[in-house]
Amino acid sequence: MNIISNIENRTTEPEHMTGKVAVVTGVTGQDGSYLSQFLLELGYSVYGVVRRTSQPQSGRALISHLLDSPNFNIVSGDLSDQGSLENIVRTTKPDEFYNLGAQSFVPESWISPIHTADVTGLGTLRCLEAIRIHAPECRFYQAGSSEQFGKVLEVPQNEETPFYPRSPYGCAKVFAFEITRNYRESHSLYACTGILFNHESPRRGIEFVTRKVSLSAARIKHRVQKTLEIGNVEAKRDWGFAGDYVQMMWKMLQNEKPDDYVISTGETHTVRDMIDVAFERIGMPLTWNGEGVGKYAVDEEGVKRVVTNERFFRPAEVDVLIGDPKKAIEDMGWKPVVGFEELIQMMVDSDDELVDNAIKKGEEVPIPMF
Ligand code: NAP
Ligand code: F7E
Repeated sequence: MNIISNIENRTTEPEHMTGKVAVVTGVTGQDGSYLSQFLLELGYSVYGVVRRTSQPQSGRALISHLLDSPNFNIVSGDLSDQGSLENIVRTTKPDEFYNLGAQSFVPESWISPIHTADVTGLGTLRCLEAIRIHAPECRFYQAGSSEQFGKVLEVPQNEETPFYPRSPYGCAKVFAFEITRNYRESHSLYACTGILFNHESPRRGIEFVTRKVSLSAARIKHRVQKTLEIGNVEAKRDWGFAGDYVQMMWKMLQNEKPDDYVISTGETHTVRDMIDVAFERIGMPLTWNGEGVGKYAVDEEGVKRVVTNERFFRPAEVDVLIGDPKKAIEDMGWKPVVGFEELIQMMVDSDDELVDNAIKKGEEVPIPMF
C-alpha cells in the first residue's frame, strides 16, 4: 500500500504494469472495501479516495486487509472539493472510476439535506467534470440507488420505471443519475449508473437496519442488551449480498456500450421477516403482538425483545421496493449467489463472533444507536 497524500510530488508514473488503474471513491465504506478487494484480485492498481477526518484511524477498518497489497494506494480527496478530484484524475489517469462515496444514510439526509445534496448529488458532477477535463477515455460508474424509485410508480421496478424520490438522499441520487446520463449523451463519456437495491454484509454500517438487527441480536444473545428498539417493521426491501453486487459494478464498465442497469434479487421481505430470521439464528424465536408504533415481539419466556419507537420512523417512508433485474440477467449474466436467509444468518454469525471477542478481550461492544 502507498499513501499518496501529495500526489503532485510523486516522481514515478502511475503503476500501469500489472493491469488497469481504477479510482474508487467511498473506499472506506462497505461497497468500496469489497470492490477494491475484487479489483485487486483482477490485477488492477486501485487508488482509494479517503477524506481527512479528525480521527484518521476510525472508520478505516474495512480496508485494513487491503493495506499490504502493493497495488493498493490511498489518495486524499473529498467529493465536496473539485480541485482534489481533478488532481486525482489528472495524476493517476485512471482507466475506470467508481464513484461510491456518498452521505448514504437516508434519515441523515433530512437532518443535513444541503450536505447530502452537495456530496451525494453534486459530488457526482464533480467526478464527471474531472474526468471530462483530464481523462475523457476513463470509464465511469455511478452508485445509483433504488431510493430513486421511492414512492414506487410500478411493481417491480425496472430501468424504465419513473423516479419518485422520498428523501433528500433520493433526490440527490436522481440528480446524480441524470447528470451521469447527460454526460454520456453530451460529452460521449463512457458513464453509467447501477441502480442498486439494498445490499448488505457483515461490513454494513451499524446504523442500517439489517446490521442494527444482527448486532442487537448478538448483543441480546450475550446478555449485554435486553431489547431492540426499531422503527417501521412493515417496510419491505429487496435485500442482496454486497459481495455479489460489486461484481456487477465492474461488469457494467466492461460492456461494449455504456448503459444503466437495475441490480436486485427480485425478492422482497419486511423488516419484521428479517428480524425473525436474525432471532431464530440466535435460538430465540419471537412472537409478534400489537399494531403500528405499539407493535412488539416477545421471546418464549414472554420477555419483550423488540419494541417499536417513533424515533426511528421517517418523515416520508419508502414502503416497498422490489427490483426487476431482467436486463442485467440478459445482458451480463447477473445471478446473485447469496440468498436472503443466508445473508442475515451470515451477518448474525459475524456479529456473534464480534461481540463474543469484544467481551472476552474486555473491549467495548459496539452499540447500534440509529
Ligand atoms: P457507506 O458504507 O455509507 O460508505 C460511504 C462512503 O462514502 C465512505 O467511504 C465515506 O467515507 C465516503 N464519503 C462520505 N462522504 C464523503 C465525502 N465528502 N468525500 C469523499 N468520500 C465520502 O456506503 P455503501 O453502503 O458502501 O454504499 C456505496 C454507495 O452506493 C453509496 O454511494 C451509496 O449511496 C450507494 N448505494 C448503497 C446501497 C446499499 O444498499 N449499500 C444501495 C444503493 C446505493 P468515510 O469513511 O470517510 O465516512
Ligand atoms: O432502512 C426501516 C426503514 O436504513 C431500511 C442505504 O444503503 O439502501 C439503504 O437505504 C428500511 C427502511 O436502508 C429501522 O424505515 C425500520 O424502510 O437499512 P435502511 P434504506 O433507507 O433502505 C438504499 C438502497 C440506499 O441507497 C441507501 O444508501 O428499514 N427501518 N426500523 C429502520 N431503518 C433503520 N436504519 N433503523 C431502524 O431502526
